[in-house]
Amino acid sequence: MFKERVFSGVQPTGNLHLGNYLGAITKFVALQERYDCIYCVVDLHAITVWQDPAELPRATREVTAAFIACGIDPKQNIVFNQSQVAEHAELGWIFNCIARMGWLNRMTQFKEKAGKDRENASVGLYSYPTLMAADILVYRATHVPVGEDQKQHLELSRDVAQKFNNDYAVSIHAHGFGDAFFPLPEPLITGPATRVMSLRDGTKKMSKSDASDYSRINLTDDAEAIAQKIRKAKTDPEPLPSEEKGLLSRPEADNLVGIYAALQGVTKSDVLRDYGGAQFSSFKGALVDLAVAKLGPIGAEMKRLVQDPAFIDSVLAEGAGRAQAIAADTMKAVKDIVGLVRR
Ligand code: AQP
Repeated sequence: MFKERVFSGVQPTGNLHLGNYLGAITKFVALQERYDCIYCVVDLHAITVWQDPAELPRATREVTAAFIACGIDPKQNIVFNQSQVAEHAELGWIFNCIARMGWLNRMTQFKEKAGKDRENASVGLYSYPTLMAADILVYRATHVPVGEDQKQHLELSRDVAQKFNNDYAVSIHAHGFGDAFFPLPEPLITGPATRVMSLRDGTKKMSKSDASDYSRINLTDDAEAIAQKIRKAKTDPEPLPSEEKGLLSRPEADNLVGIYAALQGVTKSDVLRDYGGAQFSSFKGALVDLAVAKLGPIGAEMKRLVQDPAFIDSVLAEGAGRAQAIAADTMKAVKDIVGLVRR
């Protein structure tokens, strides 16, 4: 009933890392063959925590460069930054009126990011998931590739879509949209690296905001930095197991095997078939070679692309124009359904 469409976003908050790459961006690239895809640099999400205005445009262009360097074709897909399409914020407000306080109170990412000083967190950080719902649903997207950490937000997007469809069922029908105006977007969380962990602590997510640069591999790291970080990555003293169940309660081993598998495009079992019984010293050597071979050209291409901000800005402007054409149609319909008088 709904046209199949993919939407996803990445925040321009600095230090794009291997987790963003394996958990999200590689999936974006693969999906462009099958779907109509919209990929967004979500700068309005970024400012839910303080961003230096002198730095934010550079970070926005760097994420765009990463998309292109990883293989996303901005002609075949729509690539743009969120703040250029005002309909995201407009629909976000309407969704603030649909979502319930109780739903948002359960969001673990807000609790983690706000920390102990919740009173001092921005209202934007609290309502982040309703804006995310708007990002997806303003395009009536049906599929959303994300890392495991975004699963709860995706479920909230589905709840928002469902409640909108229920609350306005009569009006949706009266305006000729049938039984449901919004699709219930499906998360696409697949493969061996849906949650890449810190290289310093296998129980913590690899993250842009981790104080230790040794916790993550940045997409712009050179071969030497990648090698150093992998060699210093925390491990345990045992050799690698031969079967996947041997990775249980060995978070660091599990993480490195998962990274290898995802970079190579195979399963963890495949990796253990080749490296079961190996010491970490030799496995890490193979992982360094693989990571440098895969990430080196991406980092180099990103660095080349960011030298040309005018080109990046033209990609974003062109993408924003195409995105807005879709978003504006949705907003017209939403206003009619909700009963807001429009021009
Ligand atoms: N460690 C990860 N493993 C797998 N996927 C990950 N993603 C993020 N970290 C991992 C996925 O990358 C996409 C873009 O993420 P984001 O930019 O929206 O921000 P985030 O999830 O908040 O990422 P960070 O690195 O943890 O940023 P900070 O430190 O600023 O909070 C999403 O699909 C996400 O799932």
